[in-house]
Amino acid sequence: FIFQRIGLSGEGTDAVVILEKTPFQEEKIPDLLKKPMNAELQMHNDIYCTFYLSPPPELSEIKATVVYPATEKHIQKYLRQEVHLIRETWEDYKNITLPFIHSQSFSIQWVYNILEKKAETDRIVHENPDPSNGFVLVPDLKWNQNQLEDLYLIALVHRRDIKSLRDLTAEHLPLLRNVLQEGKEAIVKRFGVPSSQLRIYLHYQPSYYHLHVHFTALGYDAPGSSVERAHLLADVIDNLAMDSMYYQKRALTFPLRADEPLFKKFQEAGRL
Ligand code: G7M
Repeated sequence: FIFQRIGLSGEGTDAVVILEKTPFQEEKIPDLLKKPMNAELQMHNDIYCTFYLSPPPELSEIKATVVYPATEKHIQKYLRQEVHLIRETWEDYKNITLPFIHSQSFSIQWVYNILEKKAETDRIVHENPDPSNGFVLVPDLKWNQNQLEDLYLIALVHRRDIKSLRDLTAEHLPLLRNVLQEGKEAIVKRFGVPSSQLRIYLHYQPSYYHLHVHFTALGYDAPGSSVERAHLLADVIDNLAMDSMYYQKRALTFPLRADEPLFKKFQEAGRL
């Protein structure tokens, strides 16, 4: 993807614009090869050739995501930076991470807008309205819904008192089981993708401290689906069923970029 820091309307206000080439849609491939277009031969060696094609505009879509006005935190999030792994004990969480989360004012208004039906209402794929064990399932911002290869949905829980994986105990098992079971059922019903081809997981650390669960196509290497950030929901459920305090006991590993304020807090505490 491409990130560009730009000022709109000369007011010195920053916007984040993310440009992404969308995945190919299989049924459009014949068109892509049939329609007249420039094909520039770059290399030819024996049976191997590489070309650069310039397809017509309707076959060369680019998805643009805009955050405007963008806060400094949004901008930092997308700038490329050195990344380090942190191993956070429960003590570290209480002494470093939790005070940091409380000191932050990163808005989760977009989550409340979805839960209160003020935004994305027509995009809701499934809802369980129960205030303590219910959730809303919507397509993630990153998915344009044109193809199933990069299927990406997100389940936002109705409860507002669970910040992340660290807060989960056995008390939350009914909620988590609902998300897992009903999420799978809703996705097979609406999109025809069976649960055996879904990766269902939580991020630690998340970007937004309101509990949510990611549903992505198994064949898609979604950003943040790697071992240092993703925790499979089925495993989380098993861990909590074995030990209610599992996530208040164990150390958790996660990546942080060198420019992130939380990284600096770990550095100051001599934990790196
Ligand atoms: O676990 P983490 O906090 O990193 O993930 C948050 C997820 O929420 C990401 O996958 C984002 O793409 C997604 N997301 C962020 N925003 C601001 C929105 C939004 O406004 N609508 C939807 N549907 N998803 C969002």
